[in-house]
Amino acid sequence: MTINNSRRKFLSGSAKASMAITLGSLSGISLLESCSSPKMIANSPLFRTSFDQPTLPYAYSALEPYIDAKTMEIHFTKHAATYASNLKEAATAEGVKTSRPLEEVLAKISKYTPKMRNNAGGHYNHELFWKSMKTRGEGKPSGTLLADVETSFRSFSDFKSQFADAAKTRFGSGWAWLIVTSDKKLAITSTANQDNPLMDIAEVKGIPLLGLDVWEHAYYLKYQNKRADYIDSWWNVVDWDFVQKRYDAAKA
Ligand code: MN3
Repeated sequence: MTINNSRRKFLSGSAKASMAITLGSLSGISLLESCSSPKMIANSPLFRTSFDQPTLPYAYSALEPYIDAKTMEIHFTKHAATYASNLKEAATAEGVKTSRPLEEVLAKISKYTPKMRNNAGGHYNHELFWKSMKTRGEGKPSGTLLADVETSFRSFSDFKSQFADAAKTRFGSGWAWLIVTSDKKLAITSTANQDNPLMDIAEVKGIPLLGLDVWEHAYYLKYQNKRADYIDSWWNVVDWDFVQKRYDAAKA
């Protein structure tokens, strides 16, 4: 009896597992694969990150008073610039073509060295971070993104508190993310160090729509140890138009 029950449970479990694999190959995995495929990347500049560090799209003071100019300057010219330059060194050493989108490297980051992982992630994460902020954020999304955030997280306010929890509880250094998962659902996740959800080694994979840097270098000058206050302020500078564009492209 016990054996039969165990066997039944096992069979039922494996049936579910094979169904999950089937669904994954039909919907989820194909989305991620298409995102990191050259065709999809070529079709959307939103998923085509260069190995270079372009000029910051606004002044260091543009996000005041929420993010101070000194923090922005050091963050961009020291921290982020170092990731970009170390990434180029790693690319040369490991034979990666820097004319290709960085997303292609992230999708198979397990094949490269820790130097590549840290700096490819570091460069990508900061490029997304700069682009996802602006002087006067809308405060909240609108349109389909707002509707789907409300469906997925009950309300925009619940979404904000769940995202903030992910950011606050990330021990040490890392990032909090809003992503589109393989089954095209919105989800909140966080990663350690400079990892991100595009990496094949990520616990929760997906296409990042929005990422928040919770390394101390991102907030310590103004907020010291008060990470929660930094997170609260940051919502004021989120560029929800940009996030909506990424969402549309990720769901397409
Ligand atoms: Mn940073």
